Amino acid sequence: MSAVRPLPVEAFPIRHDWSRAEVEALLALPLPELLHRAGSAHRLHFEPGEVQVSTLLSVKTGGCPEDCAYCPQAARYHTGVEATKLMELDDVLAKAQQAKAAGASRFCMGAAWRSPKDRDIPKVAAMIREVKALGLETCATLGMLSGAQAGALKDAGLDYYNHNLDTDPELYGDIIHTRDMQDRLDTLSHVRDAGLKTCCGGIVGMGESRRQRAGLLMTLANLPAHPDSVPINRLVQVEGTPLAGTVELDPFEFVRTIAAARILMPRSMVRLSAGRAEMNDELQALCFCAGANSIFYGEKLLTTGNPDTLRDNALFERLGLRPMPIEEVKSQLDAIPGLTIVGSEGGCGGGCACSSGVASLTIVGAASEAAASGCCGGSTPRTPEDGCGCGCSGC
Ligand code: SAM
Ligand code: DTB
Ligand code: SF4
Repeated sequence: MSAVRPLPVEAFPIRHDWSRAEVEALLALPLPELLHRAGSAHRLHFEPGEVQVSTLLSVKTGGCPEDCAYCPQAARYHTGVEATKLMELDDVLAKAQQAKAAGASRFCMGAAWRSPKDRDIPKVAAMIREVKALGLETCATLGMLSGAQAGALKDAGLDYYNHNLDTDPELYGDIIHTRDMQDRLDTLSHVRDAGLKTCCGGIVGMGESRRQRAGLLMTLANLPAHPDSVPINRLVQVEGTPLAGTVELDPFEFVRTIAAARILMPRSMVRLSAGRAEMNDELQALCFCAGANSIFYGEKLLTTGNPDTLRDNALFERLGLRPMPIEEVKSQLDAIPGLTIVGSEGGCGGGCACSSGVASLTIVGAASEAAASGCCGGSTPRTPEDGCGCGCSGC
């Protein structure tokens, strides 16, 4: 009998040549073994107690000309979602401020477009600039982008672009008819070429087989670069969409999908994404044990429900999890010679009066006194590039 030890880094090479059979074999492992491997991969690159927290806002809802069979925002399905115009900048900023005060580190703006019109780009760019100036990471999901559009969003300060593959290339034609997989791959390559970080994942629970879930994961892992964030959505079934009434996916199959994503893309944030409102705490806990380290936070996704922040805060408390500090803060500290981040704690903890729950960092090395707390204690003016990101009024 072998001793149970974390697996070494050599066990999780960064590969882009996975076969479907290899991924299927991973998905078929005994669950404890799969979780052990995923847990080892998780610990190589991340603090297992930290979860990155993003908040979503639908800045342009409904009326979409596409026919994605899962989506409540497609104009052709009768789902009760009302089409709206693009939101005003001030309204978006008010929502971003609320998200920041609640503890989010990333703000993702979604639009129900096939692709943005060139005339929409300056308006979205203004949203990105102003949200970024609040000290939040920015993400947008606006449909297909040209190279020039991706460049303009990057210039406005966009950090991430979300564009999902959604499903196995083999199943794709059954789910979406108004654009093909190559269109998605082209947008992702424009996004990468513009120097944006990619957020790319898919949906499970759409009636696919395990082999097809393996196909989705294989295609994600074999992209030219692993996506920086990988949202794994469980289908939110909405009355009026063609996929309403689909037989529900076995929750353990969902956990297996998360674990395989963690093993295949060990350095990516794996997001336990849509569908959490329908999951109990135990299932979510298993997903975190399987290597999920990111969530959408806030009571709404785009048009459907998400657990409210009270429930999520209680879940974090029960599981001993804490929000991941804004990556930029971490990487800036990482860049200071002689400093090492050895741990972080929930709660700001630096002496200010915030209650945002943004983690503080424990740092050792030269100059550590100045940087030993993630909070500036309200003593220095806050700019997007410095300060603790805790959201308190003093910092
Ligand atoms: N219109 C843009 C597009 O399709 O790229 C951006 C918004 S779209 C709603 C973003 C993603 O949300 C989709 O690619 C899909 O993965 C996810 N999504 C949409 N409806 C969903 C549902 N009912 N359940 C789970 N995920 C869903
Ligand atoms: C992603 O992968 N999931 C999010 C985000 N990217 C944009 C969207 C989920 C949408 C769920 C259905 C809705 O709320 O309309
Ligand atoms: Fe439109 Fe995006 Fe929904 Fe597809 S997923 S119908 S493109 S909003």
